[in-house]
Amino acid sequence: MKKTLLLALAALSPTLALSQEVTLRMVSAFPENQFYVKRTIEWIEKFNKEGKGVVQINFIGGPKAIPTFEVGKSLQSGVIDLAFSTGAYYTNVMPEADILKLSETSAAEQRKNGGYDLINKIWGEKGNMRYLAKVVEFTPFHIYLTKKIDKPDLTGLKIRITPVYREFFQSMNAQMMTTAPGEVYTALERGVIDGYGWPIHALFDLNWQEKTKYRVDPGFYNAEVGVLVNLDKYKGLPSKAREYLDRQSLAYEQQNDFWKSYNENEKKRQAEAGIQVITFDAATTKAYLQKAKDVGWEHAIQSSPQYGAQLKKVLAK
Ligand code: 173
Repeated sequence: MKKTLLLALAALSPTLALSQEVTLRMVSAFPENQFYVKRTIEWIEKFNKEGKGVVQINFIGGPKAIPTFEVGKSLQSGVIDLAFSTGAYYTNVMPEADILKLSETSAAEQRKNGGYDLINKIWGEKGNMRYLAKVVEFTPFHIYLTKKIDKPDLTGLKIRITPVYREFFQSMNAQMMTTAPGEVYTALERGVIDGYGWPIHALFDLNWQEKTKYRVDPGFYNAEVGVLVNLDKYKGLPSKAREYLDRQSLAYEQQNDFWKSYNENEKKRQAEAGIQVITFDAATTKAYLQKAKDVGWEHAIQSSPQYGAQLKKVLAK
């Protein structure tokens, strides 16, 4: 009786209805001046406009708010509700996070072949989080250098990495240093590193083209950036808010074809900026790609005896 009365009042009173609105706090593991983040902020603006009275996102900021490699932990513990990050930045939550880079099937295919459900089983169990959407894909990683190489051998070179590149670059004898994106420019400027691993796009956002002479082709793996939600928070949302969050996240993911043309254009921009492309002969190139894949999966299965092989079934082709 009391509840019915309250509901009737809520329907009549705009103030009470508005009090149902939930606000989710979001942090980005990528620097705010990066295009990824600008694109996400645009998504948030639309999200908030259409989600009035249901759910709103309060974008707190980037690594100045929470350091890149701490964002995952903060999401797991519920310090924040939403995160914008890539798996390599939260391997301190679970090693499986970095396995997503090995995806050869698309996010759309993974929603159909059981991959998405498996990811969410693992992310829920191990990270207390839900993977809402993959919003960067179709994007290879490359080696960028300040010095020329003529074979896939990084002996004597100090290369900036994240977990994405570790085993592959190690197999080429690199000396490695892990840093967040925010520290790469200074490391290049000071000559602390001779190169770095990074996707085909988004160097310009951080001005790295100023300090980059070469890119090694072809690229390898598939960059993944996701929108994630704390699982307790997600489960506790009013159903209308949860459905809205799911729907808007899926809509963001469904725009991923965007990256195909964006990346082509980024290659042109790099050439215009004077970045030279290093390539190898056909046999070396084939071996290079095979090596990337082999060491990637070997490490994946070793780091997650529980889920590595299951992930391979849905991610690899
Ligand atoms: O190089 C990186 O910082 C990294 O791991 C990454 C992953 C996905 C997208 C962009 C960068």
